[in-house]
Amino acid sequence: MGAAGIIGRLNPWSECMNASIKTRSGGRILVDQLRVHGADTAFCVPGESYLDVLNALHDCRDDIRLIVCRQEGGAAFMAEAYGKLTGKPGICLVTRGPGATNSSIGVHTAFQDSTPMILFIGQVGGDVVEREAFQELDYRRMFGQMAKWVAQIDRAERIPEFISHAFHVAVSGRPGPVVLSLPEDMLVSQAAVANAQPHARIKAHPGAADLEKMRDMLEQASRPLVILGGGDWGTAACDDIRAFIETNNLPATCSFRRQDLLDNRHPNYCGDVGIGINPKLAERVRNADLVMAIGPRLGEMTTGGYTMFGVPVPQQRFVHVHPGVDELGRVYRAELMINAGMAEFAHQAANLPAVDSSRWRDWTHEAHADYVANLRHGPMPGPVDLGDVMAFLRKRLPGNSIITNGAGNYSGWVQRFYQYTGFRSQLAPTNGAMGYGVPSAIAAKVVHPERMVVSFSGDGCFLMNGQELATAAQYKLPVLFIVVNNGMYGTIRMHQEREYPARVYATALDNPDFAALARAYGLHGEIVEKTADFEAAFERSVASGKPALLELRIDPNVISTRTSLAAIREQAVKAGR
Ligand SMILES: Cc1ncc(C[n+]2csc(CCOP(=O)(O)OP(=O)(O)O)c2C)c(N)n1
Ligand SMILES: [Mg+2]
Repeated sequence: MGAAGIIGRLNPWSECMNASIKTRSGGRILVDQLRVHGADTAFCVPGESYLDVLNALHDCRDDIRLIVCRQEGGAAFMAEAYGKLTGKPGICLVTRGPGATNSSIGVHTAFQDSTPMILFIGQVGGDVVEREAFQELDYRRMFGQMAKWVAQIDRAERIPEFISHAFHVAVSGRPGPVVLSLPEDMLVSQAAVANAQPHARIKAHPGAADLEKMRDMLEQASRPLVILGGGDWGTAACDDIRAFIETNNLPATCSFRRQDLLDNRHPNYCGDVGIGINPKLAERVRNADLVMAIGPRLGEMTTGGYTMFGVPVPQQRFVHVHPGVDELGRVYRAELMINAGMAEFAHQAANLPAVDSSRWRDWTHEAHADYVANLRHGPMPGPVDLGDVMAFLRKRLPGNSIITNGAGNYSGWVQRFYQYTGFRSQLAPTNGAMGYGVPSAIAAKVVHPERMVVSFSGDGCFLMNGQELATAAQYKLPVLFIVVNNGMYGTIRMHQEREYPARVYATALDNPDFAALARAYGLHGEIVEKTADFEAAFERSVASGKPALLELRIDPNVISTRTSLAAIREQAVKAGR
């Protein structure tokens, strides 16, 4: 997308041409820059440290929708999800010290998930800085490792420059978060300065020689396999990469929690390479003679804990395409490493002449058949069968629905049994952050009010950001929240049973009545205790027209789609642990 695609409602070009530059407060200059760069939404928890920004947002409330949240962790996750959904930096505003520390989970998520985001933090005034003044922190040190750029704006007349740089950094190369600290005295100071111009998205393009070599490698392959992943994708890029996959009849997988990069119902889709990978797919990845990793970082979750490919030299012939130059050669010395934006790469790949794919016709066909077979679920013991619930949702949800989740074993059923229908039908944290399912769903409904949004959380995950139900109620956002209640931090209990059997500790949870809690927030709320009751409860939730919550009480022994706590304990005891 060029600069022309991101111009907000204000006409920045004419403003920039305007010779008479009005004197404005720092807060107002800042908000005007957000408009110049195309921001239409921001998420916040207010603080006295940035009152002047709120004041300017009040003036600009028709241009920028401000969503006020109940905890900065929720606000930051919403901004991150906005960034994932739109490709534009998600804007989050928080106060100093306590607000900034609360928001850090969203910044870490944006970093690991390669999501464009800008976090603004009110800061103590320059007159008291470095005295450990009230709530003072040095954000450069605090966010140093988890943001692409952290800076403090000390002079109001430099705001346009800093914000312009922040937008460029957030969206260019490998997208990610930027943190800007805003001293209180700077925000109320006056300056006469021109607006910047809208930012441009800067991406590397693949070279002709790279593409030729990639095609040669494909021509020499017998068992190629594509892994799609990473950030930086959009609808057009996904369409182009699908065309490349179809032209060459390639088996295509997606990396951990990126299943929505290709419609899972597509005949070339073969499943996801992540936690709980289909064992048949894991074997296929190992047996491939050419791996084409298009976009993923090749992190721990996508590589089976760095076991699937040789480090640093993979045993398979290997192509790695990534928008961030630092990721190429970081762990894996691929034979061909291409630094390119996803749209730029996918467009070129779509235009490459087809290779003869007859050699891998059966390989592709079998890989897809393995995926389809893995969608079939055995009966799940206990009163509520999550496999049945997912099978119902697969059929019932409109094709453009958005499914969200956080972290926990409950997400295994969602990842394995839901069929994502295309770009951004999924919002899930690749950094495994609990508490993401609720706020990301709220952001999805803000961005796409016309789409159905279903949020999954475990009982543990849910209460990490359950307070944002109030936000869903306040803004009348009819999300369906599903809470899978097994009375424990199940993932950790599973590891405990494996490593320290019969020494279960700190993983049991006594929970509130989640449906009653939801009703207290003004939502429609119901408990589902039998599979057969789910469908009617789902329909009542949708018909309520309100945000709704369904609590699903499952058998705590059923710890994943493939095993039980009892079986794990038995194995551990046999192994002499
Ligand atoms: C913010 C955060 N804190 C802690 C963890 C570690 N952790 C991973 S999964 C999990 C338990 C999740 O429990 P729940 O949501 O109930 O899902 P379940 O595994 O029981 O299905 C914990 C504590 C994490 N990933 N993120
Ligand atoms: Mg649980």
